[in-house]
Amino acid sequence: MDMKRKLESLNEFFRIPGELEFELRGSQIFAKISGSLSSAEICLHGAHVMSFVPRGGRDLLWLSSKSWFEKEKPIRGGIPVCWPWFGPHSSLKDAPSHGFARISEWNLKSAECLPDGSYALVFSLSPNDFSEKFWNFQFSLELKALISSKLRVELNCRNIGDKSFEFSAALHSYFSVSDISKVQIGGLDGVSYTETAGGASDDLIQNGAISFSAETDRVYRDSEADCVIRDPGFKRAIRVAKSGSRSTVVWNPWIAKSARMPDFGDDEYLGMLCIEAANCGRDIVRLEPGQSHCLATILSAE
Ligand code: TA6
Repeated sequence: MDMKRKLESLNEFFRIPGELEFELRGSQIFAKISGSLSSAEICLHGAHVMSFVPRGGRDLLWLSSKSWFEKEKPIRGGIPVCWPWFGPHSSLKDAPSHGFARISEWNLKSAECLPDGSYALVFSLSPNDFSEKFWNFQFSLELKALISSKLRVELNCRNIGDKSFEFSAALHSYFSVSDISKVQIGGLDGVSYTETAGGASDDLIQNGAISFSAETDRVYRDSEADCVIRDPGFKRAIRVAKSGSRSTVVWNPWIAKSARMPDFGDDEYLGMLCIEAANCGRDIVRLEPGQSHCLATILSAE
């Protein structure tokens, strides 16, 4: 089905006038939610949450002005779904970074307005020709976005085959901040981590809050803690809670890496940072046939 027909059928089937509409950006279709509690935008490409704005506030999420919105390319910003591997593939050199889920075309399974004024949208992804180029296990993947005064995003994975499989994953959230040099992240004090930027170093321990003065690319292990971004410039704090996640990834590309990314403005590192609910490194997930796993991140402004 071509994009125009698909757009028409989505609006025909799911549209709630003035509350839930479907629009085109680049060659991609996205759902635009305008509720009394918040507004949001979610692209069917990658089941990619691009924006979440609590009522009376500013967008919690950051989106690059240079992002692609094209087939088989990741959107830069928002909440990329990294699955079934985090980072580079362990052996396939032509496999996409962070897995195939974020560059796949998902289906919208359901979209509803709930009595409390929140919205629940469920997107689904099944094995297809594209995924089977890299991964041959039978899976069912659903992303559920619950949009209220908070944003809850769940990645539900089920093993529907007869072979067990392992995966790593992340809800790779990009947050909008006033000035990277003036924000701090609390919540990970005392947690062990690996720094992979500027020459890897393992088994470090976080001392106090995290601040940024260089490329930062860390995997914090064995932690289910909430993180809080304290942003005096925007006069707000963003709470990043999670469940079903043992790893927390913290990233800012800083100057040199920003300049190397074609879908990232050279000075955009100043206004963003990532805090990712993940299971990666030593925290991979194994599913036996019939088992399922839920990875969730819950975002709110304070
Ligand atoms: O989350 C941190 C990270 O793994 C970094 O190493 C950096 O590569 C980032 O993800 C973005 O990856 P991408 O493939 O989206 O450019």
